Amino acid sequence: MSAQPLLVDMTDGIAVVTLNRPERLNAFNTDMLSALAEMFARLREDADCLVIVVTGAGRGFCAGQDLTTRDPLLSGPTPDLGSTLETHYNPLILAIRDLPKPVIAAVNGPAAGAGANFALAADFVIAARSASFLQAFARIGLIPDAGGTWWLTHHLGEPRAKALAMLAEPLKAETAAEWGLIHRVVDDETLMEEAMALARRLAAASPVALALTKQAIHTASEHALAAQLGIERDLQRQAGQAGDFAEGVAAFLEKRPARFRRTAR
Ligand code: LHQ
Repeated sequence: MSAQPLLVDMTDGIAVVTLNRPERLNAFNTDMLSALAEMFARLREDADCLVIVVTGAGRGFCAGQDLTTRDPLLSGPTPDLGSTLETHYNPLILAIRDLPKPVIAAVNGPAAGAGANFALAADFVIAARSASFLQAFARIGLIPDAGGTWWLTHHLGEPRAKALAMLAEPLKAETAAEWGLIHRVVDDETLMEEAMALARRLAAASPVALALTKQAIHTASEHALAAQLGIERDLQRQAGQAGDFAEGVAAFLEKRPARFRRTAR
């Protein structure tokens, strides 16, 4: 029997999800993509899960689509890749983006193709200094998918987006952090320690505030200021009525740390 494509460990409200095909740098095959879809759906509903950390087993984070499953001798010279995106990648990216809980990608090594863009879908990307991000697509005659054209253009602007996508050269983690594509770069040996410290901080925060903040920030770039102010009004109304606000203010007035509900519901 083949190994589990995903390993999931849940402790103190933090789910650590490890992509587990290290012999192929954790490239996505159908089993792994299906397991990821099922796992994100499950963790979304799990009130005990407050934060999700995704990382890769072995020396890589994720090398994108497993190209051994795409041999043109087997699948023909003109496959319908749009259908693969529709079935697997697009729902996966939206599941992360719309998840009302913070997702951290702890990028431990090469992140290439859809593997790079899967990482960039996370709310926080922390990378080991030796990690790199490669929009490998042009090398095999494709365009960036799994949100690549969106992340690159929104976070970096067209000039750098085009250079990364069209030249398909690896971007060092350090440069990715300098450019604002990712949150931080850390020494290799401290990657998981730093990712878990961040996860614990987020797990101690108000789950409702984090969920609504994520939602509000996602809509900000799509709206003019007046419309975004309206969204802030609506989401702040929800936040104010959710209970954590009362606890946060009481804690401030009583000069003590806030004790938010440790549940995502
Ligand atoms: C791999 C892979 C891999 C299989 C390394 N597959 N084995 C969506 C819709 C549908 C179809 C098409 O695709 C997509 C989205 C996409 O993701 S397209 C982009 C697919 N990914 C790539 O093109 C990246 C291919 N990989 C690489 O360029 C390199 O492996 C990187 C730069 C990631 C790492 O380079 P190295 O550190 O030098 O490692 P390596 O190349 O020696 O790889 C280690 C092993 O992993 C090796 O196997 P071997 O048996 O020789 O030790 C590779 O063949 C295997 N591997 N990526 N995507």
